[in-house]
Order: sequence, then C-alpha cells, then structure tokens
Amino acid sequence: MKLKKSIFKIVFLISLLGFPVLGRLSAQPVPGKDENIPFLVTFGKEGKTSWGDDDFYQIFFFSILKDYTKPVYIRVFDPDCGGEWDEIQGEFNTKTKFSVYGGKGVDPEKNEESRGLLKGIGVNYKSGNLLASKIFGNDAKYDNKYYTFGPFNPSEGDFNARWNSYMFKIVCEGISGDDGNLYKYYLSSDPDNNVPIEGANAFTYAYHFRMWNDFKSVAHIYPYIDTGIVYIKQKNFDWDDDGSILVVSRYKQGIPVPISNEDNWVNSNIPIEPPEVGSSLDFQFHKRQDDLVKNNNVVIELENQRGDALKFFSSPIGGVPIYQPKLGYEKVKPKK
Ligand SMILES: [Ca+2]
Ligand SMILES: [Ca+2]
Ligand SMILES: [Ca+2]
Repeated sequence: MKLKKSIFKIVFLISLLGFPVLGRLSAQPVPGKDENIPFLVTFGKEGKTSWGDDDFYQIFFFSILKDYTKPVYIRVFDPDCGGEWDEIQGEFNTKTKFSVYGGKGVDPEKNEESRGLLKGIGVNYKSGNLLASKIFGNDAKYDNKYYTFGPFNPSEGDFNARWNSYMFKIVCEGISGDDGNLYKYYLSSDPDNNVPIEGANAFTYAYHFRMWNDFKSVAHIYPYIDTGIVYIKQKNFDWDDDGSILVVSRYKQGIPVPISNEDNWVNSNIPIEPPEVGSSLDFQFHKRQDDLVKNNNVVIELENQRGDALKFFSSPIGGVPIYQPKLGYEKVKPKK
C-alpha cells in the first residue's frame, strides 16, 4: 500500500512538472487532465461581460474514432446554477440550457458557423440534428452531481474523414439570469461512471474557463498547430491583469503575450517555427503573486495567419509539448 502511495505521489509530481504521462490515449474529461482548470464557465445572458464571459454560450466538440461502435454518453458535472461551485450575482436566478447535436452540420471543419465564432443575425451555431437538450436552474437535485445525456450511437455524429472520427457538439447557453454557471464534461462509455473511450478527444475554438483561486496554480490549454501555419493571433478576454500568459512549445521556452485586464480583448501575433508544426502549444496561465485575483473567468481564442480558428484539444495532440533546448532558445522575460 505504501509503495502504491509513493508511486502515485511520483506520478503526480511528474505530471505537475509538465512531463507527459504515458498510457493516456483515452481521456475525455473537459477540462482535460493536463489543463489544471477547475471548471468551464457560462453566465446567464443578463450577466455583465466584465465578469468574464463575452458571449454567454460555450461550444465543445467530442470526436469518437470510427472503430468505436458502442453507445456513448456525455456527462455534465454540476449542470445547475446554485449551491456549490457556481458564481452568484444577487440571488441565483440563472437558467442554463445544454444541447447535444449530431449529424450533418456539426463538423466545424466543414461548417464554419458550427464553431460558434461568427457573430451577428442569421448566424446559426446550433447546426446539426438536436439529439438531446435540458434546461437547468437552481436545482439541488443536480447540484455537485452529474447529469447524463445519451446513450448516443457514435454513428449519430457527423463523420470527419481527416480525423477518421464522428463529431458531436454540446452547446451550453445562459438563457436567462446573471449568475455564472460552472460545470465540467466527461465523454463516457458508462451512463453512471466516468469511463474513458479510447481514441476519443474533445475540443473547442473559444475556451471560457475559470482559474483556481490559488497563487501557485498554473492552468494550461493546448492548441494544435496544423500544417501551413506561419503565425497565430492570440486573443484573450478579461484576464483581470492576473499575472502572465506564456506560450511554451518544443521550440519556445516561454514567450509572454500581452494580457487583458477588465472586460477587454487583447490580441497579439506569435510566430510559428517549422519544428512546432504538427504538435501542440502549451498556453500557460500564471497567476500574479502579490494580490490573489479571485474567481477569475477568462476567454481565449486563436486564429492562424489566414484568420482560420485553431482548436484547443482537451487531450493535447502529440502529448504535452516539452521545450527542447537543442531546437533553439527563447528566453522567458519575467513579469514584474
Ligand atoms: Ca442572479
Ligand atoms: Ca454549475
Ligand atoms: Ca476575468
């Protein structure tokens, strides 16, 4: 038992240091295991954008390899807005709608609207066949618990040949009220437990998340750099001037990017080098060390030089990128 405990400790410490943990091809918790993000966040649409959600909805995609033919479930942790975890404004009066889509129109590589980034009248990010939907208010029945959507047959998804996978989409919308709903997802083969599905993954194009209320905590998100990318434009929203955001990769030791403060977007361009193509970047979110910024909600989006949005994968493609000094050297500029 003691040995087991120390092995666990070592693995845990290694994972904190950012080394890839082996045997982890199947992991569909959202946020992902390596991300160190406590929750996704979506506010009711009567909320203020200064609380950290720019558009009051969030879209995630799940991909399931073609060979997997058993039923799948999408489990939502703490789907209600009230009780534990959630961010109260006045009283809890927020209603949140979760909707699962499959079929034609879901695949965001074929249908740009499906990504949820285009704004304006007539834009439909709810494309595809609605497979299941439920509205949650302040309901103790679902507080600090999972609600399970499904079963879904993987072939009900939208097939994408490039990834050899069926795609599903889950949309979370804050349809009324002004509180922040904090929640998490898990793509599972079991309706009552979190059982990973081999070869599955999850991704989004606009990541809305909550930071830990902890000085030492570093959050990570992992965009994938596809072929043909020369530079990327990063956009971060409502970072509350909370420390620094660094970009790490096989080639970059840590490049700080300009950060947002309150209710604003800050953009900048980051060059991409050939050794970075076909791997993931590690966007690291380091909290400031003087005053603790509490309940920091933030939004991140990326696009390439052609204005095409990048995916953030919950399980980084190619694993967590580790800086390799032999490839080059770029010094971290410490902030403050
Ligand atoms: Ca409220
Ligand atoms: Ca919640
Ligand atoms: Ca914020």
